[in-house]
Amino acid sequence: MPDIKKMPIAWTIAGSDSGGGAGIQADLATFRDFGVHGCSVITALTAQNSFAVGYIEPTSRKALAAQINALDCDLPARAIKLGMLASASIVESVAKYLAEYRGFVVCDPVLTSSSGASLLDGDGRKILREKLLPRVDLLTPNRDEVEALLERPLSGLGDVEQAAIDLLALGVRAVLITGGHFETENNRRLDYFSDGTDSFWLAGTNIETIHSHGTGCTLSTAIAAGIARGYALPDALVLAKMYVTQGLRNALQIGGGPGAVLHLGWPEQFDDFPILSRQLPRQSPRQSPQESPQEPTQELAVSTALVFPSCDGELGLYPVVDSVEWIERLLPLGVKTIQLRVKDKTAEQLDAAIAQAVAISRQHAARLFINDHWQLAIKHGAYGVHLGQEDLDTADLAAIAAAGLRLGISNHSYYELARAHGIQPSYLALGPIFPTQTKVMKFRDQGIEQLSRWAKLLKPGYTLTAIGGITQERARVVLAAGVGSCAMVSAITQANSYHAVVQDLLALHQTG
Ligand code: 3NM
Repeated sequence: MPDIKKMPIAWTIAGSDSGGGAGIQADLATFRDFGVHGCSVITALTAQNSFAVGYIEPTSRKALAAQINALDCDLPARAIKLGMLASASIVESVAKYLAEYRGFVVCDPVLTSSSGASLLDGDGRKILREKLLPRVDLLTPNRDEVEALLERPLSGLGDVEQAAIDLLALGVRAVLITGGHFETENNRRLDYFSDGTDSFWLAGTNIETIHSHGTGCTLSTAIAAGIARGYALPDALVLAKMYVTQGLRNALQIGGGPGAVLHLGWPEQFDDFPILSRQLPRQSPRQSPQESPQEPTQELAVSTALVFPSCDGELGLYPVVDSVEWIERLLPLGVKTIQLRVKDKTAEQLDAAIAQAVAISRQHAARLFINDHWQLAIKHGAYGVHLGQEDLDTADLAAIAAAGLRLGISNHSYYELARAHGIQPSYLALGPIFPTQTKVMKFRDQGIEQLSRWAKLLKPGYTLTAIGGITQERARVVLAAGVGSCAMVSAITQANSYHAVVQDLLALHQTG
């Protein structure tokens, strides 16, 4: 049972869908799946079923204000999702409330129902643009809504980036243009996010189903839920996309007409995990057949056509060390995976150190990964390269793949994982699991619960290792979370007896 006292609160301000597939009903189911307490401000009663919306009665101004006031003094929201606002007067009242509200606002600009009924009149749309949008942190329009807001048709995905710029000019802080009504690309459904500084595409598996009622409501609410749970916006977007894909993959007919997206708990299916890429995936400059030794092995390789070899099984105990001396000490003890992470050497010293490290690791049939210095790793024939996310923009991934080296990538969030997923490296490092003194981190520690979620999600597709603050004592619980490897620095290099610690950890990895 979740601890109610600690449960984050979010609100939905939207219409009631008597059919239970969209609106308030879908929103509350979504909040619950993310462990968020959902409060509701009902903007309209609708009579609808799986075929059509038959009747709409907007809530009176008084009833709207009463609901907001009741919640505001007792159940303050970390995030508010806005759905159908039904009338000009409601849009005006909500805009007024939000002018003082300090939390995060996600707005799904519901203008027409999926069956074609108009859900906001001309005056309402005008006030929405002029008074409400400037207070919105994230707008999540689909194609029809983008076209209505910008008053021009879009020809397809190629127009989306400019449309996002134009929507930002309306005053919203960020926009996610959802891909449901656009063409697919390599059987991927593409959403586009931009806040004017950071922009990216999220490509998820396209699920062909007519049972998609409530998709827009569910997506925007899942984003609000992620924010209420403390995730950064880009992570909340990845989680929400996974959640909707999961709901569509399992969608069923409910009434006689099209059914609704299902609400199936925290998303943890590998097939639902999207790829994040900065360019529209079909236009990737990295997609160069000459540079890729084989066709991609996994269906999802859309942002690069590179193939990195596998790691030949679990990585096991994975010490990360800063000198050749440590490699000389640890490999004779039976360590089979090791990383050389050297930060402060001259080019000449580095070259010599990496050459020596490669030679020693070969003698011991150990897997040596070189942190950062991918050119020297290629030159000396290391087993693999380990890169941080910031290095992904500059390193020549095609050269690493072409040389047959493995690639490991550091990850600290759903956003980074979705980005790495577009590259399909040989392994993913997940961290920091606990607070660490060894590296200055801009990410909070993930904890075992987050590690378990990631392990469950990613294990079907990737070799995994966990890193950050892992001690001899904590290694057991880390392995039990579902990764096959602990990457460790200080627990080994600052141990009183590194021999004893390493022996113990090697045994633990073998049984774990
Ligand atoms: N990378 P220790 S944490 C090198 O989270 C490194 O990406 C991390 O050192 C990440 O085992 C980390 O001493 C330091 O905590 C790990």
